[in-house]
Amino acid sequence: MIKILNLKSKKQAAKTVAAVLSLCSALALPQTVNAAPSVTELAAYSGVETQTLNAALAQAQYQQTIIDTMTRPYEGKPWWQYRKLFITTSRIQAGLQFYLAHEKTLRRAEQELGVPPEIICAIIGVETFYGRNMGNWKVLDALYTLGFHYPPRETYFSREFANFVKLCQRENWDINTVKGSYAGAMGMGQFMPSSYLNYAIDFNGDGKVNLFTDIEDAIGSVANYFKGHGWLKGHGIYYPALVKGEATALLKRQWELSGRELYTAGVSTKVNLSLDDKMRLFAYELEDGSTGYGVGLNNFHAIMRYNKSPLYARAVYELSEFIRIAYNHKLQEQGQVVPPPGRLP
Ligand SMILES: [Ca+2]
Repeated sequence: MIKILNLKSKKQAAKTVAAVLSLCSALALPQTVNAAPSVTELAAYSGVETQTLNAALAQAQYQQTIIDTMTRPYEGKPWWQYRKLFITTSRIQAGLQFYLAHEKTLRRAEQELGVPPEIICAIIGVETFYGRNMGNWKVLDALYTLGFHYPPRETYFSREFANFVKLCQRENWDINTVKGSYAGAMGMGQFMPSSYLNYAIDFNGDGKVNLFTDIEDAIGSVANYFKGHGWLKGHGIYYPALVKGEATALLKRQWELSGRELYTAGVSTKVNLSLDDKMRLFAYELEDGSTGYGVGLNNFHAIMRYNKSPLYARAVYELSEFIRIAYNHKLQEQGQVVPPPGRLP
């Protein structure tokens, strides 16, 4: 879920680490500054006993590669390069196959939770290539390393460490065998432990919540995450836009803009914008050096709750569109009726 980190904050994080490390060596201090909450604080936060947390800490191992991955200087890719990573023929085709194979569950998720099938497919497609790459790091090690040896985000990751221990208790998992991304995200939709605790659901009613091998649970849980983060059933997501004149001031306004203000400022879209709803203008770098614009609506904001990068949200949206078109095409080939889209165009 946070696999593709916000590029700016990642860069800032790397800078912070470099600054902290150089300060440490200047003062001849050990090179690990531990800003994590204490075990007592983590116990109070999570409700897990200190004894249990300490036992988990004793089993965890520091992994330098994870720190290297988090702190590697990384220049943000422009949209047109980022897009090529995710909008590929193989990912669209595999998305169509995933859709067809799990159509019934996807339709049930749409009916019960309001999120269209192609969005659920696209999230699982971008996160793990439909469950093929769920990560090979021990989640215990990943969250320990980042929670206790990565100053910029120790509070967040040490809490996720405690959440992970809590989750293992709840699900009766062996803490040493759970695998995930280098940031500790798990399963087909790459849920962090807090999201697993709060939004993962048992969608096939077998009494377990298994996002690793139970595709129905993974589908229901992604939809439930969106429902819990403000997805509006039947609403639009993202519209390409034209901007007459200067966009800088509009781009700074983030989610404060209304359709009325965008129209007044010379922004136009093919689909009519709601005049009063809050929305945001985005700029994307194109291959020819020009800038493309688009308006993200409430549901685009919901995708950014999954991962705060606007690049990520647009990749998910575009992949979902390709999957939806491929699916409709398949139905037409078979002479079946194409269902109306679960949202505005
Ligand atoms: Ca289940």
